[in-house]
Amino acid sequence: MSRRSMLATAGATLAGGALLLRGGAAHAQPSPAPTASPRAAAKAPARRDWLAPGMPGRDYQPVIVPNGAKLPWKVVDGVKVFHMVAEEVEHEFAPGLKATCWGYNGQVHGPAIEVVEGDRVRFYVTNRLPAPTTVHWHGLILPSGMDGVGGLNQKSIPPGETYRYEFTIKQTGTGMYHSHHDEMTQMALGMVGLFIMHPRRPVGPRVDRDFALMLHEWRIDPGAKRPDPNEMTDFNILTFNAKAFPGTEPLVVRKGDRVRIRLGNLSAMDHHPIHLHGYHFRVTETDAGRIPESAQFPETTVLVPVGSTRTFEFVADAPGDWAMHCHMTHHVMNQMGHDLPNLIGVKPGDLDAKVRTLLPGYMTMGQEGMGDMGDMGMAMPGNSIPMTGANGKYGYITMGGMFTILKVRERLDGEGDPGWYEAPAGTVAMEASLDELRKDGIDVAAPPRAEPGSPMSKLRG
Ligand SMILES: [Cu+2]
Repeated sequence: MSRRSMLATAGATLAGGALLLRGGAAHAQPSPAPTASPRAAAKAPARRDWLAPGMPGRDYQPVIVPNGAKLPWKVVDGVKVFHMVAEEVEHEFAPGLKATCWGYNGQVHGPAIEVVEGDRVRFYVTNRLPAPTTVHWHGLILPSGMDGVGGLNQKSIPPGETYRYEFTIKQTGTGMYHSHHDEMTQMALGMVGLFIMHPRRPVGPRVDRDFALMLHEWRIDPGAKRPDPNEMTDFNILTFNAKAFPGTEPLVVRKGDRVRIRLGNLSAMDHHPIHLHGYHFRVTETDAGRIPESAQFPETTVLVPVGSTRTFEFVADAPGDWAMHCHMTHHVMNQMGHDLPNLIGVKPGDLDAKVRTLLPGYMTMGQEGMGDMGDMGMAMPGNSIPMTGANGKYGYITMGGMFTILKVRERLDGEGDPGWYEAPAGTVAMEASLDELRKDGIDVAAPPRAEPGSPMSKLRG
């Protein structure tokens, strides 16, 4: 079966302080904000429950959104004002694969929103889609009428109209936003984003690099122009911030930095166990805020369920290039159908020659696995990407999809990609020399050995 026909087969598959501001005037902090204008007073609750706008640098250190964008804002009468435009967006998932998606402000996913506990925020949402939409502020504590479920909390925003949302940020942590009108279609086409809420006063150890990543999954048949929102199980593009490896930007940090990684998951159907190599981290936050230090737990993989966020922190004391990826092995492949025949161990014999009389160029593939699906230089269908990877320092990286690289360096020149890690001599796995084998008494031709694992175990042979 050629890659082309395999893809065709695949294509045919159908199928901490959270309540700080709630305690009343006793908790209110002195605020330098001007008193509300008559206009703001008309819209605001009877008793003002917000603080002066939190400012980047002074009140918080902005997050880094790899491959992503942030939603700009301005202050009007002490309120942070944002403008979101829901619209169609041409998006590149990785070099070679583009699709027409739905997003916000020219971005897929929507730009990350970054605010501070106690901020008053006002969002104007303009709908430039052909269908109605809403914005739901996922995980946020707010008035029922601002929750954004079409028909339940508000009228869905008709095409061409602009609605206003306004509320006070009463919590800290990593929230999200997404369409809540025809969710299946609109979220599958990309209408999701991150909503970062910084504490008004720092909590926990100071963090040097604070990364924010959204996990998502898509069905894009090779050659198709749009993601398929009807897919229920067989997703073939898995992304960090809407990029599949090798489209993902590395996370670059300096040795010794304290690093925070925030993960949100608005995939349609899958929870993602995200695994970081080289470190033990502590899970420090769920969607509902900071975990008390006594309850934070060490981990190497954190499961991020659909509709949740998880945040972890660690000190980057080990220089190197460290993989970070979903540990579901099908989630680190690109555009692979899950109805492929199992060809492991198949010996095609003269089959290829026979089939070539009917199908010129035919080649049986997959007998040794999928590791050769990336770099064999085959003709690809239009608008599609290899199932795996890219060239690394030591050869081909047989990973795709939800895969990125944490690059920890002693020294950084600027903010760009520092390239591949130069490992100190003697610290890279390599072919053993005859000398080494002899010295350690290893006979590669001898029968391999194993010992009983329990008193009752019987070994074969
Ligand atoms: Cu996954």
